[in-house]
Amino acid sequence: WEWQYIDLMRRIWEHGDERIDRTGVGTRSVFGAQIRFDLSDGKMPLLTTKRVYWKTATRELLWFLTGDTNIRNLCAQGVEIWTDWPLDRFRKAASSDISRADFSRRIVDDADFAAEWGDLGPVYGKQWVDWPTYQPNGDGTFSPGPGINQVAQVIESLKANPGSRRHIIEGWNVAELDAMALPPCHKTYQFHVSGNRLSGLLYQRSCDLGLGFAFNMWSLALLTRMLAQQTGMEPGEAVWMGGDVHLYLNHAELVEAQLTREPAGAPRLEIVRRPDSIFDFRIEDFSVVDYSPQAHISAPVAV
Ligand code: THF
Repeated sequence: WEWQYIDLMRRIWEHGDERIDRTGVGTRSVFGAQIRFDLSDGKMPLLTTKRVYWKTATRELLWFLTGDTNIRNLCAQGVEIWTDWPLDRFRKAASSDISRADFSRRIVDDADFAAEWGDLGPVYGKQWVDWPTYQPNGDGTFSPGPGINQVAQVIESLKANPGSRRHIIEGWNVAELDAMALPPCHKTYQFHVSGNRLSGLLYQRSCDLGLGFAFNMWSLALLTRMLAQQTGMEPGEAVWMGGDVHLYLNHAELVEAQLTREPAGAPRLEIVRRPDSIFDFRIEDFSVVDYSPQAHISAPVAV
């Protein structure tokens, strides 16, 4: 499967449309791409042409499932993949040149500071498990209603009506986009049952192929595995679909190194415990075997 990734990377690097993007860094991009992966026998779409920190990606997914949108719990676990956005906001507001490490430490040590500066707004976690609703008061005004837990609802619909074409988790809450630090990139997940096999599909409107993709593909597969376990099904396929799929121009070193490498091996994921609910997984429940990737390649994230 990984050749699909390498080929897409090569195609974008050689023939992508070059433009200045929102971040000002510049990208080469194509519009519309698909990558498929067979999840049978525990196999997982973990890149082998560079080391991917799958535990970091797993901690992020578990954080989404708690409904949390503040980076504090990530920082406390040493996960800094969301720190740059609050950091950027704080630096501008306070005309500060605080380092990322100092900012992250303060977020962890100071709850009030975290409440003020660590929140990303109503991003993935909020929309996934607590999508806001509104109830009419009868006088033309509205009050907040109970939030909708889309993940719990998908589990119920997978059990009650597996053949449904509506097993969807949606992040794109149009009314709340302005309040988010970043509108969702991996915005729509759909699940599908065929026989006893559960497949997951992700539609991602915008994909940083050099950095984010490895995380996004892993999380799609992991979420599908967790749902399959919780509903007593076997994992089917993970299907990834990208809208604007791009390579940042400052990822040249990563791209050129990775394009010379060849995929090798078939890493697998063992889920060692079956918690009572999908919301009760812990990082210790996951173990990756047969993973011997080539060296990690670091690259800057565009904010
Ligand atoms: N913005 C951009 N420009 N790229 C993205 O991939 C991205 N995301 C999320 C939101 N906005 C984005 C943030 N997710 C890394 C990984 C995922 C991220 C952001 C950054 C990253 O730096 N990964 C490093 C390792 C970092 C570490 O483990 O500490 C890597 O080499 O993989 C995509 O959802």
